[in-house]
Amino acid sequence: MGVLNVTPDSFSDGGRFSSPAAAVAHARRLFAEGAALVDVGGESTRPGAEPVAADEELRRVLPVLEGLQGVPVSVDTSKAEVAKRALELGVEMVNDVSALRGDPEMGAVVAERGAYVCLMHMRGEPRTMQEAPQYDDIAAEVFAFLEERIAFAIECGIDERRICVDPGIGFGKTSDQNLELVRRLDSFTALGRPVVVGLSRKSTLGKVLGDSGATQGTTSASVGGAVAAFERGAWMLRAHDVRETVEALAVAAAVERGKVSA
Ligand code: HH2
Repeated sequence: MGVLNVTPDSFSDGGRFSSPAAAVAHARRLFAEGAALVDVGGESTRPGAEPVAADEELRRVLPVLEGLQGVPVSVDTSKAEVAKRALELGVEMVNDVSALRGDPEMGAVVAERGAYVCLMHMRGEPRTMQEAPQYDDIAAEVFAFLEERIAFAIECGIDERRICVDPGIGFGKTSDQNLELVRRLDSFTALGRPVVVGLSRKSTLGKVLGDSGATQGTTSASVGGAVAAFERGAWMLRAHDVRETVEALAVAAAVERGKVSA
């Protein structure tokens, strides 16, 4: 899953695209590099980010989604109105970091359109989520949350086969907690749904490399994280650096098969 943020303030690629055409061109580059899906987001969810109104989020994402009709795209939003307009343009998946808690209409919108949905774990909300998060057993607590959210999504009428889950690396977790989640990622496969992981460029990676004040990680650190997550059962990796991630995962998958080609 290639990342395309059309925001002024995302932590690693905010403000990068000056026009919808530049953003569409970047998405096409991500596909050429091997992305199976491109995730278009118009609201930053980095720690401390302020929420964005629906009309501003629509103004950011709609022209980009219009330019990407006919290719596999997800929309990174927690707002039903944004999801609805995106799905009308052919978007295949709603990537909802609030796991259907942000907007009471979201479940119905996804169910009505028969779309895929990614349900992500987050403690608190982006503005406050890094204020001393505490867990007794993080993997068990995130597992229980996702289990409950899957049941809720099914209650909303969403086909279970269209649900994937994400432990939400960096969303209300310390760096050690993020690493513990990836270490125990294989436990999430018991949810019976594909697991998505987004470690790409996150600050935990920079901290592992010795910068205690890091706000970002490097490309090579992100690739290392993606391979570690893949080896523990991740089904989709959310990545900014698609070519490097795809090449590394191709080798990790080949080693697992013991064969050059599938
Ligand atoms: N991380 C970010 C945003 N959306 N969605 C899923 N499913 N999983 C993630 O880990 C995830 C996500 C944050 O990263 P980014 O989009 O690069 O930054 P920002 O939120 O500042 O736009």
